[in-house]
Amino acid sequence: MAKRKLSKQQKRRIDSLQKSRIKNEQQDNAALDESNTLTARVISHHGRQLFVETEDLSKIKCKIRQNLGDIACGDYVLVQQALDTDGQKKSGESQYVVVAIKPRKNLLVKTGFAGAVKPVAANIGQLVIVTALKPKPNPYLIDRYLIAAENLPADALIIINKVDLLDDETKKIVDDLTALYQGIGYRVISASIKQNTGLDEIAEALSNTTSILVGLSGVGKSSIVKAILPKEEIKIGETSEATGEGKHTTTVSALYHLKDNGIIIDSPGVRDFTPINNSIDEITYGFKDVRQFSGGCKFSNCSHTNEPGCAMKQAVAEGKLNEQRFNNYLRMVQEFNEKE
Ligand SMILES: Nc1nc2c(ncn2[C@@H]2O[C@H](COP(=O)(O)OP(=O)(O)O)[C@@H](O)[C@H]2O)c(=O)[nH]1
Ligand SMILES: [Mg+2]
Ligand SMILES: [Zn+2]
Repeated sequence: MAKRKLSKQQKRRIDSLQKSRIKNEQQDNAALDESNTLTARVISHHGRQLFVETEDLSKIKCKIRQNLGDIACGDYVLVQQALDTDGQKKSGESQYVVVAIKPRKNLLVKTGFAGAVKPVAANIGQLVIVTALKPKPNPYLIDRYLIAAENLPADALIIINKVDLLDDETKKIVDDLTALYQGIGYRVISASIKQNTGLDEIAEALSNTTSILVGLSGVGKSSIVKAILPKEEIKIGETSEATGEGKHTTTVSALYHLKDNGIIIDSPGVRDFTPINNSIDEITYGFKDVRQFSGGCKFSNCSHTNEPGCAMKQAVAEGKLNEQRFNNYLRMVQEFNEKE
């Protein structure tokens, strides 16, 4: 772009804009009581509306200092009490301000409208991949979620729900899925929320960590959350809004406490999260059984399809690598390349 000379008037305007911005920032800083900082965790975030929870579990409504960047549910933040310019603590609503986001362990993002990246949840310990007999389990989708978990990084847990619907055909599906993913080193839990089975095991697997539940609509995520939440948390969870279709949806991100220090982050954004692959490396890393064989091929640019000396194909032939997982890996890479 050609450089354009600014008119005197334009210069003056920019100067005065900059000065007023600096003045605003100084006022912002002066209005914060440095002695009154506390660490808290974001439990809900909707637009400029933010709630945090302190260590003693009291909930505080906060404003967000400008230019902090995106804040996500699950973030640990520094909160300060805002003061009036004359030094008096502000009374009434929103007297607290989030002034900093602490370094994150990880951040789950999704692509929104026009490819914009939106934060979904921060500091996640575990991705809980929920499948069911109805709708039928989709191993390719499970693998997609596993890639996301491996790359975050976070632990992964697979729940197969609705085992009350088991018949001879679906029993084989459940047995095969369980053997496959347990064989790779993931924990798999069969459950029926309808018949109250598997709930203790799920509650135990969700203790002492922050989990998010992902999976297709209808597999039973909400039912699971409801079944394991203590009563008082369910009440909070009922802060919902009726949509046009007569369904109730929670409109704000939310963080819930389970027994034994378990935490679930559950929000519409989390629920409809579908993983995105950013690179071939990320895909390879995301298949933890496949990745052990990467680098072992004769050709460094091996596509693992026709080349001689392919370590992955050899591993499949020797039964060291599951063929279905390997095929899903190749399909994922191919789909990524086609999109590029
Ligand atoms: N048969 C059966 N149905 C279930 C079970 N768990 C949930 N459901 C039903 O599956 C449907 C979808 O459940 P929901 O929790 O809303 O799924 P979500 O979309 O993943 O949150 C509801 O009609 C539930 O009653 C189960 O263990 N067995
Ligand atoms: Mg639901
Ligand atoms: Zn190869």
